[in-house]
Amino acid sequence: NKWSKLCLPEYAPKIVTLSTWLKNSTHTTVLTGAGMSTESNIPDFRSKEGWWNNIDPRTVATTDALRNNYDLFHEFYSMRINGLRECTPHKGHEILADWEHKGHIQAIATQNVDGFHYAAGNENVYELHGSIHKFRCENCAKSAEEEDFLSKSNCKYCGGKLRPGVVLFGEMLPEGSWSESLSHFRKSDLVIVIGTSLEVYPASQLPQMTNGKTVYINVEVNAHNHNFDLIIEGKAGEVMKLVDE
Ligand code: BV8
Repeated sequence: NKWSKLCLPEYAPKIVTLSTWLKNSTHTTVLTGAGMSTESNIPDFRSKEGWWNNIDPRTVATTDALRNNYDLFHEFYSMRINGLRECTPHKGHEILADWEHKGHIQAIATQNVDGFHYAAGNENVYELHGSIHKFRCENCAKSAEEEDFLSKSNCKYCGGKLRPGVVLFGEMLPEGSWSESLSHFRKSDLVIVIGTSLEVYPASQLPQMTNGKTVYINVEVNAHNHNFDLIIEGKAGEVMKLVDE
């Protein structure tokens, strides 16, 4: 409504603090989770409307599911891939890209597989849980096309099953993304954590790997988060728009 601009959110004073820290920092690293993309209409995992509220992750997002329950595995990831077609990065993603270009932030470590940080124009992105836009054979590891996966074809080299390039539960994170992220966190004087429940190891450990200031932006705050220097309880995109003003 026409008055909404006049109503500043409760966290408004904290925006000033974050803006000041951002301006004065020399190395800022951002960690994002699924909450970064819900304003693009992509469901997260552990909220009320999240994937894991309706589906047990062990039945779809594990190597066991890939090997022993391929039909369900395939159905789940096809649904995710098709759903993504309708979605695009939002203003918050664009602001992060702008901040990288202006030198305000140095890197983004993301648990998201949607590729939206790249799509918005960030370059220094570490995809800790891989990408849902890349495909390979689970047997011979040769790469494949999205259409091959969606049509449930087998690998054209060895006949193996195809899979998206995401990190399933029980799998190691991509070595390079992990070690580079770690080194960014270690040298940061500011870390901004956006839209993640911090329930998934080892990404959950990254915010503790810095001696710098730490900020947590999330619509809900729980026991995992009390160690942060600044906690802003709000929507990622809305908070970032205010910081950017
Ligand atoms: C590993 C990718 C070594 C695919 C995902 C017991 C048995 C087996 C394993 C384990 C175990 N205990 C611990 C483990 C290790 C396990 C783990 O941590 N499990 C937890 C859950 C207990 N981790 C692993 O297996 C990792 N690998 O450890 O390797 C190893 C090797 C062999 C054996 C053992 C260990 C690999 C983890 C990768 C898992 N892959 N997905 C896919 O996308 O399908 S996990 C899944 O969670 C998501 O993909 C996502 O990437 C990840 C993190 O979730 P979040 O991003 O934080 O999302 P979530 O919904 O939780 O939170 C969103 C938040 O945002 C909420 O708080 C919400 O309120 C908020 N929000 C919403 N909207 C907004 C918002 N905030 C702000 N603004 C908004 N608009």
